Amino acid sequence: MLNSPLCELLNIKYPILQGGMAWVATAELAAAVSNAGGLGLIGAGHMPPDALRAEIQKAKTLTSRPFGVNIMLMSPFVRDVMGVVIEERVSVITTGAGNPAEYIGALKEIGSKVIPVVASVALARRLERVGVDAIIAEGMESGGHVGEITTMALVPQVVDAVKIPVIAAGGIGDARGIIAAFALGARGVQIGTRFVVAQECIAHPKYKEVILKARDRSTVVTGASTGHPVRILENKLARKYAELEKQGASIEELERLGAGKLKAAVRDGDINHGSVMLGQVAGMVNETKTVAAIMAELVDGIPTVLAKLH
Ligand code: TUI
Repeated sequence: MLNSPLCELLNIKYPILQGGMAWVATAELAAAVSNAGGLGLIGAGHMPPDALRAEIQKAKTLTSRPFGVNIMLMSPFVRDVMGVVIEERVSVITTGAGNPAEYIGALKEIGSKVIPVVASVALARRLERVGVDAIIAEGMESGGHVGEITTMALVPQVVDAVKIPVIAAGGIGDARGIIAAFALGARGVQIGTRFVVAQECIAHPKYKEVILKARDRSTVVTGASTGHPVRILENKLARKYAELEKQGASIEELERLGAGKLKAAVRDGDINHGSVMLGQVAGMVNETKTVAAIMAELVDGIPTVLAKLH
């Protein structure tokens, strides 16, 4: 079941990628996921280039397996950060929150595998034409910056539109989700929220507690009026944001309210006024474990789920 062209392409044991979550996905988490047979990723988020370089070098000391870096294309440092991953010869680059077309040539030249996250068929098609290695089709069940289509609807449409392998993301938190994604034609999955509560993850205990206590309807999407919708915990910040949006606040005003709030939530544990990004699967993430135990649960759960399908 877990046989996938992605395993050879990325030199990994299981076609399970960890989401490249800003402030959350550090070298420790990425290395733990890679050591457990998946593909760990460092989330570059808004990291300055030197901080990213240090994180990459740390990951190299923690694992001898391949790992990747997720580059958030709205970062003000995007150009310099691309330079760093090229100099450090990072083997896999995923991108988010934009169109990475202009960077693909330089990344391919040093042999990096490039796997953009898309939220639409149109961008998947365009990026296949410019030579990306695989596509992550991310549904709006995800935490953080999201598109408008669900994983269930998006994945099969992207699968039909491209020949390269498709990785499903958004709404996947256990073996059932993995099998569902493969049934839709995906050849791999990307999982974020489930790994946030891992013991190796440096997210603040209060942030982890939010995920462990969350229910199905604990998240909301804010920021649609700015063109950058973001799924977060329905907390004081989310309510304030919604109120401002209703009053017709400017994009600048809304951006000011959001600035620095992800770090406040993840690192300082400000779960009321911080931006607590989490996916809709948080409602079924109820246990903190090591990354190895989470991977074992995901992989070992597959035969049981498959047996129920006949
Ligand atoms: O990138 C993500 N999720 C993220 S990035 C992030 S960092 C952040 N911090 C504060 C405020 C806002 C963001 C938090 N979560 N996921 C990948 C993703 N990419 N989801 C959707 C997209 C996407 C959307 C539109 C990719 C491309 C796109 O189209 C751009 C175009 O030019 O066509």
